[in-house]
Amino acid sequence: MYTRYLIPCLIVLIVLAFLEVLPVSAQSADRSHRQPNVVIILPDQLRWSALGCYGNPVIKSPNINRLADEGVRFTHAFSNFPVCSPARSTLLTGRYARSNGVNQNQDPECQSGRSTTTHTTLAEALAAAGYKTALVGKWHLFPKPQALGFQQSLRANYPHGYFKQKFTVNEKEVYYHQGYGPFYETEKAVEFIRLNRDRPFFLYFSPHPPHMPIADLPNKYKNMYQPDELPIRPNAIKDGKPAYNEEWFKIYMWEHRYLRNPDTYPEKLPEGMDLRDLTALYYGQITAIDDCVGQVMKALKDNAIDADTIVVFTTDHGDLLGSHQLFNKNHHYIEACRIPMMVRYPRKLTPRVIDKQVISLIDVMPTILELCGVSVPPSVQGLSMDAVLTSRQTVIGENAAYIETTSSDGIRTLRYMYAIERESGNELLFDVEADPYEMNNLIDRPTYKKILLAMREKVKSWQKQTTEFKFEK
Ligand SMILES: [Ca+2]
Repeated sequence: MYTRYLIPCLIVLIVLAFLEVLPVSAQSADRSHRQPNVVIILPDQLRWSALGCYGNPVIKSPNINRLADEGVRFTHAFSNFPVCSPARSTLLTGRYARSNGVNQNQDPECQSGRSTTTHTTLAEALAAAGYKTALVGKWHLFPKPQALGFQQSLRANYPHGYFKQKFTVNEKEVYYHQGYGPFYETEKAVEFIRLNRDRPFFLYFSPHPPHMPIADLPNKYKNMYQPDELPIRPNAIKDGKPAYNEEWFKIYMWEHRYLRNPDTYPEKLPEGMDLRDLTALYYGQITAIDDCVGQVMKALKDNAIDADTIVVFTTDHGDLLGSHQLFNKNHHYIEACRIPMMVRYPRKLTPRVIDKQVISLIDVMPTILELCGVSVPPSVQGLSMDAVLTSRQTVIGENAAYIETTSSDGIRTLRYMYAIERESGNELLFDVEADPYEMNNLIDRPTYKKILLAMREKVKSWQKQTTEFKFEK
């Protein structure tokens, strides 16, 4: 009487095996044939030049440096839109913000449904290939993580405060954690790795620092850096003084706690606080995150899966931190756009530095999918860097990064940066090789006329090719 169940059961088992959702012990024990795990580590607002592996002489980032030494590090990596939600949507869809509809910051709290990011996400593509998918940390996209392919989530709610952070588990259970939030998120990321070590998984781990509020930091890191010893970029100094802006300093220090009631907020900036004091806290947050990275890498080793795990370390955008007397991001200057980018995958990638190829966030999804042997959805506009990572090719594609802000479009190549404001038509052109701090706009220089015309044409052509996303009414 049970035979009528036998065939359906067999079919289910065959399908499950095909989808690789059985534990690895039930499949092949040969790890060299298993699909790699994927871990994206995505701190928020991490300026590339604030890491040891990118030449910073002061910062303590030993774990991120080790990740770079053991992986492939890109010298020229950029955010395609140096603002939180657009950058994150680009990373997760492989599409430009103008083409995926997330062209400004979204309501930080999730809502149900899928009103934005309608194209296949990295998490959906990996989940369809049998991966267990999880978000731990910052989200900042409009629909819930579950609507974009994440089977489980520990989401840090808005507004961010690193102590007493509110968390939501799987968009159901809500609670507060008293300690430093990023350490708690790291514990949960480590737990996820341990629980899923026998199956392919995708962990999207996004601790929020060094984004503001940077004063919300354990004392150990608060006092780690001597402000007088910190390098200040020459373009952050004007008339011999480092950039200063009381309002922005307060936002960096306390963010929403200050922004909610700026007139009555009780704390004052420390006496005589300057850009170096602010930078010391920013660096402290980075070293705290570096410790989190160390814990995640240790978990991969402890569970004997680090050779078969693709770890991508990057960020959503940089931080102007006083350069050009500007703060925060949403600008084409290099401090806002340039990001760290490294890929560690010992099974397949030989450690090295790539300095001839431009990469940007839009390329992350196709690159990961190709490394995993999962087909790239046709909606993806970025390029897989697999051929460059595996040294089959030195350079691929146009070797440029197209970058949007809320008011302008632009491009970066190995040598030049060009941007044009959509409304005013004002333009910027820098020869970044000759002028790394972007102090001399070359728009009116006759010797750069040809370059200007070529860059202008490239951006126009990109605007035409990348259709603007229109919401259905
Ligand atoms: Ca951000």
